[in-house]
Amino acid sequence: MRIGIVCYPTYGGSGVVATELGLALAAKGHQVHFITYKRPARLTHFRDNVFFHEVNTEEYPLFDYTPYDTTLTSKLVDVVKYEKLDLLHVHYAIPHATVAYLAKQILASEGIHIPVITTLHGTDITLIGSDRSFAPVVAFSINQSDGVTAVSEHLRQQTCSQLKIHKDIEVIYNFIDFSRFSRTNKEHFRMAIAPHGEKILVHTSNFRKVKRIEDVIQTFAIVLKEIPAKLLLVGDGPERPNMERLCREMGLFEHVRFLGKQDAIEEILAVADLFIIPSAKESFGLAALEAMACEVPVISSNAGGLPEVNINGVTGFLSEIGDVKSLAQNSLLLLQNPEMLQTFRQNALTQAKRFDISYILPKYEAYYEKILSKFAPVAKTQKEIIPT
Ligand code: GMT
Repeated sequence: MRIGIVCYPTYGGSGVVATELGLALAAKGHQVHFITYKRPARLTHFRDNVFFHEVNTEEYPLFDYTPYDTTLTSKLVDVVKYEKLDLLHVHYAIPHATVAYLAKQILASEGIHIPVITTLHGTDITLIGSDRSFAPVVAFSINQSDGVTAVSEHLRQQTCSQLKIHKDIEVIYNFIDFSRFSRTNKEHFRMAIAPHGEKILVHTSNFRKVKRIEDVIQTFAIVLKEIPAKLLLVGDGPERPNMERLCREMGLFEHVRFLGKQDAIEEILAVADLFIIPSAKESFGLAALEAMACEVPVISSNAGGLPEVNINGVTGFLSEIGDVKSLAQNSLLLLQNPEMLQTFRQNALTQAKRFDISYILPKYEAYYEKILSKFAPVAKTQKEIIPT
């Protein structure tokens, strides 16, 4: 199958999922074309069957905002036409579902029919998508997609309750690639971070307000009063300067390391005792799944789809959003009970295996087939129109 994947190329979860999915599809023999404004962060090496089409936006004095949607649409039209794509899979509704709809209309006017699948990732619905300034366009574009998937049951429900959606939404969970995410021995790294046997807590995110990193820091401060510990904060984003200031004000700076954006996140997770993710909203929590695959129990809020990933009292603990006391108590419960921590480590791994890519990938392939089968008669049309 020839598949076009549109996503954000940044370190955000939706771009990571889209890229890993594309690479896995390519490894199975599909031809995958990534179409975005920059090389996706996880597209690091040459791979057979993988193509990258960069969308260039022209600056022009009239534009305060360069119209990326327009240039992306034109690029989609070209790539679908000349690479003879069978389907477009767009990740994150804004603006990708809308752009795909427009490209599809333009192509249809030339007699080329291509199905569009939109995968909803979270904030495209729960944060900005349901804002009045976006909602009508987002709802329309989702309804116009030929197939729609959501990364958790919670997100599926939220989408139907927050927007006027009359499409069936299929839940296909995010996945983990165990060939990359599994616990490895990084004792030298642990010694460098925690030379006196301190416990290591890790948080990774894109440092936006919705991640509530101040709760991570407040939780850590309570833990630190009871046991020697270190906190590793991985990632970068708008909240980082505020969080650095908070650490300085709380006198925590020598116990907290801001590591910035990291590619080899599995090496950091390899030395972690706990992963902490207290988000206000979280449709799935891919970062938590990555931690669990590396045998790290998860201390999280009960927001969104997190309870579908982190099982309370089994793989970690869930607290109400903003309940720092509870987050700290749960952290200490595990960190002060080595046997319990070990059991939770094993449980986290067992739960992560439910999301193994080898199990989730066929679900996407089956869904593609289902949507494509509705297009079978028109799909021939393109091959007739465009000579090989
Ligand atoms: O919030 C992020 O970390 C980025 C955001 C994105 O779309 O890039 O992540 C969303 O998609 C991820 C992949 O499906 C999910 O694991 C995250 O839970 C989701 N984030 C939120 O819902 C806040």
